[in-house]
Amino acid sequence: MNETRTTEWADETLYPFYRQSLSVDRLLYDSKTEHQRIRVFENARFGRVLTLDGIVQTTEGDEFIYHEMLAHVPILAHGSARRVLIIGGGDGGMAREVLRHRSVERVTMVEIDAGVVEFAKKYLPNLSAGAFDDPRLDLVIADGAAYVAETDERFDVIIVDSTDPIGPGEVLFTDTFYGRARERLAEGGILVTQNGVPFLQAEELTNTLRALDALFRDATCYLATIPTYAGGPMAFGWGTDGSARSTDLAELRRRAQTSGIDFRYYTPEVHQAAFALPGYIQRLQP
Ligand code: AG3
Repeated sequence: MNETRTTEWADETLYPFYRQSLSVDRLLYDSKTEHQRIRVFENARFGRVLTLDGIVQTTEGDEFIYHEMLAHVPILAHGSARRVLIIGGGDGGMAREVLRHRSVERVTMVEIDAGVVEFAKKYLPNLSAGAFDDPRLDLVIADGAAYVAETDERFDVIIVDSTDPIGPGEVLFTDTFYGRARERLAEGGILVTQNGVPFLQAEELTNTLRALDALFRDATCYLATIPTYAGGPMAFGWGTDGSARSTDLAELRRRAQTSGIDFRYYTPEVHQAAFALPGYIQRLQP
């Protein structure tokens, strides 16, 4: 007789016309905070998977692509980033990548949901990999939009490590938020944002690019393909009044080398190439 095994699948229905499914090989955590429903399960290929309200936020298997590209591209393009602000990023993966730069003196991470941080330490320890214990990290539990409106600190790099623009993350996609974030940048500072998968979320990127274009001398997006953000490459918004985008390859190589970081995804070549946009994405720019 054949052994019958029923696989449970986690459906991500972010779009009405397209969905992905990951097998839930072992459910580790499932609970609701006042902000959202948090689940962590184990998948044979992706390792531990974190979903918020059913949307895949990160997986142990492919998180390095996302976190490295949102952290190292602006930091190495900047060249002397000492103060970094992370908005969101409760799982600690972004803080981990940023803190790998010895030149970074202080990281302020503003996460709205204390529940995410607590459970991530417990259920996804490989994500933060000790980042929450680093004395250079200042963890603030607050609404990121309110934080940028109130603080008068300035940062060399601001990374918006958000969810999609649904629920608590929605305010992080507004013109008001981008404008306030810009005011918090030191001279030559760079703002980068999570902007979804343009093939499926074109409007989200169009709106951000329009806002960034109105605010910054240099506004664009760059790309990386992350398997569980399905549907094509993901876009990251980029805004700065400085000239960091034109840092040449030799200089990026020198900086990457000097950092001493052993990257898994990032290379100076990928960094430069990430800004090459296919026509359908170029046309979303104002
Ligand atoms: N937040 C990324 C949200 C991904 C949205 N998914 C999508 N558009 N398919 C990542 C948090 C990791 N620190």
